[in-house]
Amino acid sequence: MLRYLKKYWVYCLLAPLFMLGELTMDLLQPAMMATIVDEGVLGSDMQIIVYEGIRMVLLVIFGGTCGVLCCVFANIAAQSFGNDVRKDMFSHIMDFSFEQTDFFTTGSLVTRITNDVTQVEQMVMMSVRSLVRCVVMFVGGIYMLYRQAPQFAFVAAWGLPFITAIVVFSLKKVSPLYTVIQQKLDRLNCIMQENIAGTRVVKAYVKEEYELEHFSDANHSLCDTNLHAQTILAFLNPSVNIILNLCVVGVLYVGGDMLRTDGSVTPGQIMAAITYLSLILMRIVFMANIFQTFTRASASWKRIREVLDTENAQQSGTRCPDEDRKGEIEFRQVSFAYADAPDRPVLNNLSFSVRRGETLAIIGSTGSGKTSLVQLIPRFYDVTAGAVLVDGQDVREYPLQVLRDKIGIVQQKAELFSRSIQENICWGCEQAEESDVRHAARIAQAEDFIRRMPKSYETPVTEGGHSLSGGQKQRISIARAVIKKPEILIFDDSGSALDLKTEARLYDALHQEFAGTTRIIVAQRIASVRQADRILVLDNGQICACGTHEELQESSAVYREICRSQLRKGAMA
Ligand code: DCP
Ligand code: MG
Repeated sequence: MLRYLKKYWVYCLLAPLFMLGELTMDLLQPAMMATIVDEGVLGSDMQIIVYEGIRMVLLVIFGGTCGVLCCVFANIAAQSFGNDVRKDMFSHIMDFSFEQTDFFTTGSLVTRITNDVTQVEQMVMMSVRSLVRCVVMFVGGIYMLYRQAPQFAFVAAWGLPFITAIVVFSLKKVSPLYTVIQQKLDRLNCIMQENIAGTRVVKAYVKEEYELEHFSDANHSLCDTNLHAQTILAFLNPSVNIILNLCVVGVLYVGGDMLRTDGSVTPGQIMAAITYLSLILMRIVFMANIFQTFTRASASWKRIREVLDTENAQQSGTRCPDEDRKGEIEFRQVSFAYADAPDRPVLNNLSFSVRRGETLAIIGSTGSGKTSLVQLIPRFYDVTAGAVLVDGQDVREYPLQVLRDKIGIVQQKAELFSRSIQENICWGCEQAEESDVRHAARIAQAEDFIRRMPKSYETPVTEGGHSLSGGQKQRISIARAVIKKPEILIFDDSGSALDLKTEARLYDALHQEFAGTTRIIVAQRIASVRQADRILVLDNGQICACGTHEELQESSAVYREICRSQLRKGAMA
């Protein structure tokens, strides 16, 4: 944490310094009042009232100015600290491998980067402001009380242990609840995100009531824990007040006795002593508040550190491949299982290679491992055994950026950003000219529908691309990949929402414009794959056949079955 605060040490120092100015006012004011009462009011000396009054007003102006400056500097330090931590966390999260993002869950990451950082921000603010204030007021208050009369300080010494015991007891009960509260907040965010993102599904299945109940359960649970914590804390103030009032009575008794017997204290001093006494004892309650914020923040900081300390499991390599080999792919006895089910391999001992400029189609039933297979090429996941080679070099040896720059992948679920269509396409290649965008859109068969849009390429895409049809989203994703002019193009079921005619036109355009580019086309329909140089039939994570459409019709029973089922469907339609 100090690493982040070091940059703002000037503000961290200035804030408490100005706080001392504000404190001087708070500590001197009751003593001045005592003088005004004793010598001015009771002694009927009007000059002292005017003189001390002006001094008091000047002191208040000075203290107020110091207070404002302290607040400004403390805020600069805390906000800048939060800003830096959030930026670092975001950059870390962007570096996470897919597995690491899956592990933390999106909901939890959002809570950590927002709510948890705010908690720690508050702690920084309190450290440079309230903590100093509390400690100085406490010590200064005791000194000033002692100066009024040492006997008053002894009365305070009786009250202190009781109040401390109450505060410690309450905090001990409350502290563990804060970790629970953060976890419950995570859960609530997770449900909220899933439901807001999936609101169309919720409505389609008329599950609003069901989901509301689900949300209410999590919300109630969070509310209960919060209430539990607050109820414990609610006892704090009244208990402290009882002790405080007992002490006030003590001061009045002792002070009254002294005034009567030897007149060693004045009524003004007794009044000031009562003010100092509540100043001291209430500081303990404030310290409890600070401690509460610290406990909360330390639970939050632990969660922030978990993110910041998680190094990307995928270490980027350093070797760059031979310049003369472009677009070759080889799978060497590759097996792969997801981290959450390590003993259930999704791909089993796969070996095959793709030549430069070749089109390899991958077909297979749903869940057979097609997406998992293509995601190993840009290293979205690492193999569990064997190796994936691009241009003769293991993908793990590549600098990640070099590897991913070579590849244009269109994922099965088209993800667009809430920017214009033009920006969404350019996203694949920042330095692209307008003519490149048009060209990419033409290849992706997207030009016609984009031109018909109200603002053409400038039409904004709403969040999640909900303003576009499935096929339109797919085509913009395709344009985003082809604008990169990659050496390897991967289409993961990217033509599934296109009609057969458009899909055929897309593959024709790709064939003409990307003849030298290696293409991997994952598809469910025979019509999408029959033109490919080779077709790989995947079944339950294993290659069960590989060859051209004609060869496979001869040799592969699985392929023949897929053909037959689609013919039957075609005939029925
Ligand atoms: N799987 C998993 N964890 C993930 C993703 C998938 O355990 N994060 C499992 C589900 C399947 C298997 O892996 O049993 C293969 O999933 P794929 O997505 O690779 O399957 P396909 O792409 O072939 O299926 P589809 O045609 O439905 O896209
Ligand atoms: Mg898939």
